[in-house]
Amino acid sequence: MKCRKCGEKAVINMRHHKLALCQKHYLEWFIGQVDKTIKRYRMFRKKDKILVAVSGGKDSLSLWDVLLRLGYKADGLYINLGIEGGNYSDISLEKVEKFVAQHPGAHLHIVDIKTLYGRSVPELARESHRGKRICALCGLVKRHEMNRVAYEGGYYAIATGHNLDDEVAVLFGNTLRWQTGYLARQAPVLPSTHPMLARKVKPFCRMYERETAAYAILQGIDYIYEECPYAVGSTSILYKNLLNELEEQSPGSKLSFYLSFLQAKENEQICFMGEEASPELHPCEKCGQPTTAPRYCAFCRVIYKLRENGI
Ligand code: Q46
Ligand code: ZN
Ligand code: ZN
Repeated sequence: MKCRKCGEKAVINMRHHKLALCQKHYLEWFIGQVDKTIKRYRMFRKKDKILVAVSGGKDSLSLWDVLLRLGYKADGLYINLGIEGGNYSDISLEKVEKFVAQHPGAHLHIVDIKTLYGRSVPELARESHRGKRICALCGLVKRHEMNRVAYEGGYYAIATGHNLDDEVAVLFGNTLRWQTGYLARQAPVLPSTHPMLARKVKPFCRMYERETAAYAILQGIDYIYEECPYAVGSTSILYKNLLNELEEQSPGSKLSFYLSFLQAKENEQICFMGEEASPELHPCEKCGQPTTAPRYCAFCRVIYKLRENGI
């Protein structure tokens, strides 16, 4: 198989794009596609400060690398969740630090949950009386800390490495259950609804997982291969496997499912009436972040064991 651009030996064949490319042209193509996505969905501009949430995995580190190469003002944020299984957090932090060492000028914020709040995420999950499952609690902690760091650092947006496979798995799950509220909010850009809640953007939303992995490998980015041990057996992995089978039989299915959904929303061919009305927000009495819950936000309730009537 030969590169469509130069005729040299191709390193990747993307059946869904009917495109085979050599290493040099693949890396160029990938970076160009991401820049197009950023501009197409008006995610941010060159002058905006961006915070990239990095986990040590291929997607987030590749995203940070691409944004730096494109000349965006992108800093990293690593949240150490304290996940011990398979030394997941230790290894992922090592990968992020190695990335920073190889990218002179890259600035990284590190938030260590146990140091800041006394307990790691698995410890918080074990003591959670409300039976919050670890991933729900982990998501809550990550969202709170991302918003906090973005607000304190004056960042315009938080960029996450969600790729097309992630987005399609979410879309598939939400469609299966017709969760119209989630469908209304699923988009490449989630605008800020409050000065303390950062805008969220997903510049990799049109890139297949296989493409982000190829980018990381060909660009020489060392990343953690293992998934978080708590991700094993999740429904999103089940959906991804099903969608991979579909893609195998019908290349391009994932991309067209996702892009057609976005297009239909944009053209108002489908709309989820009344789902976007945002509930009234007020500042949490403990941390100041906006919340709809009485007195304290969900994060402070877990961390400080606060209830509506105080401690
Ligand atoms: S890190 Fe956290 Fe994920 Fe691990 S505990 Fe679950 S939510 S699976 S993206
Ligand atoms: Zn080429
Ligand atoms: Zn709070």
